[in-house]
Amino acid sequence: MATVSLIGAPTDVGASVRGAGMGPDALRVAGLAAALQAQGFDVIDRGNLAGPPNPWQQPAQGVRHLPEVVAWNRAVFEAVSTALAMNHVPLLMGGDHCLAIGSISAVARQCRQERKNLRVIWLDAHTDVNTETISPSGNIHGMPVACLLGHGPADLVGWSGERAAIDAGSLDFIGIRSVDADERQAIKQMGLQVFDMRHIDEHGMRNTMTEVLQDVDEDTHIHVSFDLDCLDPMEAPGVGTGVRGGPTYREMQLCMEMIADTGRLGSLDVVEINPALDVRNRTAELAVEFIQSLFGASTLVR
Ligand code: 6HN
Ligand code: MN
Ligand code: MN
Ligand code: MN
Repeated sequence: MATVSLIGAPTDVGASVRGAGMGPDALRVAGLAAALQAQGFDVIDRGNLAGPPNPWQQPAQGVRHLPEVVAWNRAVFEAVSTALAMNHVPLLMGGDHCLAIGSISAVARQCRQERKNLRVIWLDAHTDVNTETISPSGNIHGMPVACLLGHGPADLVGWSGERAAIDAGSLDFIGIRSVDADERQAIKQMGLQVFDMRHIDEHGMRNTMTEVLQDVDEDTHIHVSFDLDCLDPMEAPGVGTGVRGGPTYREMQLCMEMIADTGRLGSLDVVEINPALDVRNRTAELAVEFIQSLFGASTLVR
């Protein structure tokens, strides 16, 4: 059985709603380590990374808190690289979604070294493909996909060793229902594959995931970037940028189980849990259930 490295990154520097910095402890309190241990995994909790406090400033040149976002992502990049070098499965406990820049850059670099095909599955209400020139908020948690594709603030681009850590064809979005006007243009220009809620409504989660996973083979490394606002806020109220109309509990379970069935999950981000907005840690507890499914705990009875 694999070893899972839990890496806490307690920060909300990429957001404008405070509170996601408490996410790692919410996941610990919800029993994440014990849940994975019960499934037979070795789990090492690396504790929390250190980084600068949130200076709580207005955006400058289109971005908020750029130096702080760089510092936190540096720490994440190093920690994820270390875990991968030990053949562990890194599980990044965010923190806001800006941290996916460091996490996925580290994964992309490792995959290139090992000649593996990286596939990124982005579970989110948002596409996070804004840049400093088009973002309506300046919040970097709305920009990680752009940075990973080689666009966005120069300080956040190129960390994997290539300008683009991932190419558009190896990235699939699931659950999307909130895209900013200019972001829509960027999605078209970059040729991104978006399985939005309309697609899931019309085709169902099963067909959607069959399509997403069709070209996964034994040389594929799947990275899941799980933003808890992908879920409907009725299920997961503890998020800063919730949008109604997300996948149901069962749809999300099926999504996780179908990814687990491939046996190719190699790394994971769990981000945007905001305990300050949650109800009795429900969102973190829900996250733990979904993580269990992603790691192969099936609810199947047959
Ligand atoms: N997230 N599109 C909005 C923005 O400010 O760029 C929302 C981004 C939310 C980001 O939830 O990870
Ligand atoms: Mn989101
Ligand atoms: Mn695709
Ligand atoms: Mn996101």
